[in-house]
Amino acid sequence: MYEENHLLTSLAHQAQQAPDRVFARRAGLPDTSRADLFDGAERIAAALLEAGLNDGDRVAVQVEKSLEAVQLYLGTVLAGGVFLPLNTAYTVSELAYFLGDATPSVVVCDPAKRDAIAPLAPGAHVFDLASDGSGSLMQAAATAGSFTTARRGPDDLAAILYTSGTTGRSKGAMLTHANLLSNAETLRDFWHFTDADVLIHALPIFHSHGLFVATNTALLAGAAVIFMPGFDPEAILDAMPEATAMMGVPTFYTRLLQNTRLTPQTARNMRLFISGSAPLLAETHRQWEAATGHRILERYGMTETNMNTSNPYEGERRAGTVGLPLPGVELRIMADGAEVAPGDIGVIEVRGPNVFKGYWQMPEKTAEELRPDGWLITGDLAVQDADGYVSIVGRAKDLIISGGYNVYPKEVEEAIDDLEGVEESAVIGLPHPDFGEGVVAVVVANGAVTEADIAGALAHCLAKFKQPKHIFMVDELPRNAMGKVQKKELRDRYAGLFATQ
Ligand code: MCA
Ligand code: AMP
Repeated sequence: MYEENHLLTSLAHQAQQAPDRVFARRAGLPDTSRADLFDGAERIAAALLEAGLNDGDRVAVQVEKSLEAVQLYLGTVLAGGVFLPLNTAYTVSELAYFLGDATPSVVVCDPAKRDAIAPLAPGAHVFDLASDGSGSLMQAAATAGSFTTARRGPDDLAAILYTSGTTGRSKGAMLTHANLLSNAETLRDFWHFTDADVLIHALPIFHSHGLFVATNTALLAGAAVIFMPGFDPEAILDAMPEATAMMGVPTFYTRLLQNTRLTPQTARNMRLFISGSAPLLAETHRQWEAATGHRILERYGMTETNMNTSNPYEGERRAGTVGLPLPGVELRIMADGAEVAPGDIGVIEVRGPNVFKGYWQMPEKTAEELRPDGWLITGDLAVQDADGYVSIVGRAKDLIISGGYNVYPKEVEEAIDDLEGVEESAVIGLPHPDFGEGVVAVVVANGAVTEADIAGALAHCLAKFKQPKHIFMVDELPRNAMGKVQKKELRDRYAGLFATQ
């Protein structure tokens, strides 16, 4: 099936072998078989082609999580398009940049946002898709004519996912068919996913974690997913006795640990709990083992690479480490242009079939991070012990990770500094018991500007998860002799802010 299409022929292989086998289970709805999944994807592909999609055209998508949205991903790739998912939290002003930069030929959005979004992509065909599957996309899919699989090879683009930059504008990471397929095959094998698995899928599907790590791996392995609209601890605990695996960000684990229904009995059928996207505290690892009898398997990845390292499936899962380089992924730790000695800190660089093709229309940015010989400079600071286990100890990039979402302080600072009466600002991440890190702004402004003014203004231009949870007004920012703002001093000053929340 779909032999001409490098990624889809593999993702659909299990559907061809066992079309009636369940792919998705959803509360209150009939199960969706693998045949049904790809049937819908084909009809969407036909609708996209009728809307004028050409090979390599971007399909920009900002919709609530639904199975139809998964079919839209598959249908886009089947039709030869490039899937471009966008966080549902993005505001219209954030979307204006993404749509302007990516110049999609098709945009799919929530019906409620259609009037605001359509003018941002002049010339694009706009469909809408609601969380219940209603809207013009599925109407067009229902009546679309015949469909031919697009011919797409390993090196062709399958997706672009935007990641923010430490300076300047967000960058679209270009991922090829081979990038996605090679990583999904590695993860299926390394984590022992088979058609006996039932994966709890509560992650959003606009990022690599929920879209590629969870969905592609399950598709490839022939596994079923319990498909949830979002994270709800009660729903997860209801599903757990029927499930064998779960993937989540650390916030999933800390929140579930607060629920007394989490017991070895609830987790009796589970074989694997995987965590990633942000650091999992060693303490959470220990508490989880005490509560369930399972040792969480922590792994490390990036939008630009999918997954790079993982703790072993069968060997020792070491709390506080992200494990070893995955098969096929080369990893080195560099400082001052050379590899460091074991135990010394440096920046992680990775190379392999998973490493992206570069940033969309940004050759200079690509050249800054992707070396000509294929090594990607990740910006993550780490040490590797004598056994090869990697521990991430910090970031060379100024980045906050809140509940698994990346927040670039520079972007928030620029939005604050643009406000009338603000002189300057520094945005920092502070330890947060629920989100890992919480965003905090420290602002110097004239006396007329209040915290509420700033919060009110940011609500219009920044996604909720980027908005500071606290804003401090100060007379001046601490600086070193070179005049550089000392963020460490600010982090120390406000360190316990979220301790009791
Ligand atoms: C929601 N809020 C947040 C976050 N999520 N604030 C900061 N950080 C967040 N992550 C806001 C809400 O708007 C709300 O604001 C308030 O915080 C509380 O919301 P709550 O209902 O508790 O949030 P939630 O809807 O339960 O969401 C929390 C969540 C979610 C389940 C942790 O953020 C999530 O699904 N995160 C997963 C992110 C992810 O998939 N990352 C993968 C990136 P108010 O109450 O004021 O309205 S891919 C990646 O990183 C690489 C490739 C990798 O390695 O995986
Ligand atoms: P993103 O841009 O959303 O793909 O985020 C990638 C970044 O998330 C990485 O560069 C790391 O800084 C971070 N990250 C992902 N997994 C882990 C992990 N297990 N531990 C620590 N940081 C992680």
